[in-house]
Amino acid sequence: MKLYDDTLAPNPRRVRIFLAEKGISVPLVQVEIIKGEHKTPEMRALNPAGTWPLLELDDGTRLTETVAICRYFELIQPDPPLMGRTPLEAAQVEMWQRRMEFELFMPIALSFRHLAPPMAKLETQIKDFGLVNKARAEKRLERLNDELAAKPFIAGDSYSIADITAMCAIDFGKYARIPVDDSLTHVKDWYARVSTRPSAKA
Ligand SMILES: N[C@@H](CCC(=O)N[C@@H](CS)C(=O)NCC(=O)O)C(=O)O
Repeated sequence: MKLYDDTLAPNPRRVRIFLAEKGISVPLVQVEIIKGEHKTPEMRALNPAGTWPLLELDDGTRLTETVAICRYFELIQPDPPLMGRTPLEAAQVEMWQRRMEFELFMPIALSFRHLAPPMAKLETQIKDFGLVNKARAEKRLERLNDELAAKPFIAGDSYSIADITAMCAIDFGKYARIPVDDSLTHVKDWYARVSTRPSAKA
């Protein structure tokens, strides 16, 4: 088994953190997206979409999509649970994971892609679209602050994949110039809790 990875990219990082929480070690193959290494014919043959992470199993089966890869590991090694244990917990984690992915991670990623000069080689940049997404991410962080007032983790009482997605989004926000404002104290407290877990270094 091997995981095609890029240490600078936030989606592969989500998988690395998930694996670290589970205590699973998978050999990594580094592909530098910023250098265009993911678009070579050899890499396109592995993943025509040209996006990472990609997990290749020993029988040659390939999985892309961060959450699909995480789900695979959750099912083969349920402990510690990161996607909910009961049907209700699983639905709640999924709900929050999707919210964090679509409402926070994506706007931050789109803002970076459309505003950061080095990304011009990967994206037809539209500045206004970048700015709209920046504003969307900033608003969502404000709402997240209210949501975190009454619970320790994004999906409730337990750390989950929703926290991994949100933390990777916020860390990527540093490159996208979308910092967490000091007034968002609940987000700051939560961030201190999740970012000091050993897995955050993965
Ligand atoms: N929906 C995919 C998105 C993967 C993705 O966009 N990965 C980025 C790195 S964080 C990538 O490979 N970008 C390369 C490109 O867009 O050319 C997932 O969740 O895995």
